[in-house]
Amino acid sequence: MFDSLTKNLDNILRRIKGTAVITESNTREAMREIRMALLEADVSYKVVKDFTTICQQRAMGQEVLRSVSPGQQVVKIVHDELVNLMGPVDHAIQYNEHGPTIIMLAGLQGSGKTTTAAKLARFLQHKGHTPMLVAADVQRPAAVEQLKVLGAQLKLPVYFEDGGRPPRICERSIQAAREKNCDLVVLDTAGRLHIDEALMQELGEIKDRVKPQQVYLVCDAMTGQDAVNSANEFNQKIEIDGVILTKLDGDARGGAALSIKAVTGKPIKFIGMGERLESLEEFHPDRMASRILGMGDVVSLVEKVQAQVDADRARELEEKIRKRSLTLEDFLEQLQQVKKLGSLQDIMGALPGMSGVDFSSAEGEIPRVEAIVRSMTFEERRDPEIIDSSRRRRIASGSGTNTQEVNQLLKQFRQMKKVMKQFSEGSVRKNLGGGLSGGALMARRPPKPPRGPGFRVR
Ligand SMILES: Nc1nc2c(ncn2[C@@H]2O[C@H](COP(=O)(O)OP(=O)(O)O)[C@@H](O)[C@H]2O)c(=O)[nH]1
Ligand SMILES: [Mg+2]
Repeated sequence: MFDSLTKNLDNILRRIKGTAVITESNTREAMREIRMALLEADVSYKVVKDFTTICQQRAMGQEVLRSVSPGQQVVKIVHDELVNLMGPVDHAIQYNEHGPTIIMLAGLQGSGKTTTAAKLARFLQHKGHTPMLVAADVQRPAAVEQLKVLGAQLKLPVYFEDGGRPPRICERSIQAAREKNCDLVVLDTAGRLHIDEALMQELGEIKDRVKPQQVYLVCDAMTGQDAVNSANEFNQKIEIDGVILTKLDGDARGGAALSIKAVTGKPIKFIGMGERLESLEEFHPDRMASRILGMGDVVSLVEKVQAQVDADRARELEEKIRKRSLTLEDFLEQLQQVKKLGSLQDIMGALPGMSGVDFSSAEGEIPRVEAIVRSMTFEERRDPEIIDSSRRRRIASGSGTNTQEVNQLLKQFRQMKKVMKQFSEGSVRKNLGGGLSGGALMARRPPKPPRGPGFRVR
């Protein structure tokens, strides 16, 4: 799979990996080579252009990490952007609570619909479902026969009619599925060699009548840009939920896999990796990126170092908290720092003892807290004790909040300070629930007791 692309990228990245200094010109050179490799892989031109532009920007903007070479970081950037290019993917199927869940497959003739219908039924069978296969391709009599054979292999019922119109067949199959206690129906629809009006009309009608929970377009990876273009057209005519990309096992280039999401806006959800019924896999952009780059070791090294840097920063923050006598001004500054550093959950989670505390609800509090503190005078920030009721009213109206919210913040700040004090004295363990974790940022939801090892002051 993707042999030549992998080889080309490997060559380029192997060279840049060892680079000690990343300059505008050497990244540009690497990006030029990556651009060539992707175009050669039949990735669409605009996708390639956007991809290399963003990689270049990120390479130039990246912070220097100790212990990995800048070149290694570039490898990681390319990896991450490949993941972004192909994802995100949500594999979940919205199951129908009121009857069989209907999955509709569409696609051009020969793309692998009938085979994929059986593969998908098998996949879902292994997840505990009882699927029924529906032969809605009456274009070719052999297609019905093919599905019957596959159904028999899987010991699954196959619904078919002799002749008739596919939309009606599909409709009646749902009733048959109910009668057979099947909780899932996979519709194998007719294909054509090319997209034509009649086909789209038929597919649209099926969709209208049976209202499928999922519509997958089956595309042949080996047809490269043609697969991408037809996916785009199908999606415009009958909206699809995602793509199942087949014959990836025989695809040396990778153009379809890399372009489909960017061009159509719809992700690849499954991939076909062979003719056998067990050769269907969920599509995971990160795994695919690693397969393509084949530089898993470098990527995980950079990830480790990045995690270490976050931990270093958290330790700095902790040090500050410990040393300072906290004023609201410091508090604001720390908030801003936290905001800059990334998710509050990540940062606080890296502090010793905080790993079990849920900060996710606190994230939204930051702007409000910020507004309140900003509406205070310097004196008030340094010495919140002077904030009397008239000051409270002024601060509330200045920050677009109410006096209750100002009160709440001040109360939490006091609690936090108390905990800070204990924190630096090393005796926090006993009062965690009402302490830092119950501080200003936790205004809306009481904290869960932490599962971590408790505070340790090192
Ligand atoms: N190598 C490989 N062959 C596949 C895959 N999926 C389908 N095929 C083959 O592609 C051909 C056409 O498949 P079929 O299901 O009949 O396509 P349909 O016309 O869309 O229903 C068959 O020979 C399948 O065995 C796959 O993932 N890998
Ligand atoms: Mg078929």
